[in-house]
Amino acid sequence: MNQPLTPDQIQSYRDNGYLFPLNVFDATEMASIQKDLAQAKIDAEATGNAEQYSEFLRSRAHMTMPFVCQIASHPGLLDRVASILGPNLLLWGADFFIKFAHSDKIVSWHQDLTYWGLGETDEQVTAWIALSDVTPESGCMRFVPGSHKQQLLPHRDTFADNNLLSRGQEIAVEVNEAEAVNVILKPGQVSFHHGRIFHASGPNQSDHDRVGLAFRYITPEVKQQIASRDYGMMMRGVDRGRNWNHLARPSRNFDPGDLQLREAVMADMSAALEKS
Ligand SMILES: O=C(O)CCC(=O)C(=O)O
Repeated sequence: MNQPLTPDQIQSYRDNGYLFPLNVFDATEMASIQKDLAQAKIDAEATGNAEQYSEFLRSRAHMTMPFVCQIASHPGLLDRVASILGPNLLLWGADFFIKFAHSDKIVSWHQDLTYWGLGETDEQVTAWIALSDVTPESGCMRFVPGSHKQQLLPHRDTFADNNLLSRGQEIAVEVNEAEAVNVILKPGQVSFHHGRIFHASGPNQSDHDRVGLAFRYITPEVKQQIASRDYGMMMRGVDRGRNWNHLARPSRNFDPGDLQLREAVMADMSAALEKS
């Protein structure tokens, strides 16, 4: 490990349930990511997938676009994730959260692990990569410090049109918003958050798009408890258990075989989502 977190950073993550800002991607790497993202849009159009493109970005993006796996396996990122989860790392999900300039899209207060079927585990970390400036004006995330020490609480579905979450789910208890911290990030910076932290984000009132990419890392010890099977992409180390179907990395954007596999995985996962 060349770029681990310091003991103070690890302690801060454990105490607060989040850690930011982490300087991970430099300007050259960010330029290359922006180029790859623009190319993905061109490829989606060229392969007849223009309509589904935003959905391919929004969930399981690692299954259909090689550049997303490249970002997820950046050594500086994995070193820091490994400081919290240990040497064996699987990528469970990759989700772009895009709020266009002057968009009313929000994310309601929620705990991530509520609908994933992975239980109350501490062995899951989200690394959220800022691909644009992320400020209160552009709709940054907000975290309630220490809220990850609570269990998973009941959530209700709102299915609100302007909510970026699949069911518009929101936590069914009063959240003390005055305690929340703004997760302000510059392009290339990263925040980490725990799967039980209370978090939300507001609309984008700025003149630029707010773009984030959330990677859901787990250890191989995590078990899917609701769906009949689950899938992970090995990022580092080994998986000695038998809990996970291992996904291969895609070799090109929107390969029909990868799109079909993504559909199958999404169907399995919707079982966990519905029964949660
Ligand atoms: O990007 C956002 O505003 C919310 C992201 C989020 O809820 C998450 O990554 O868990």
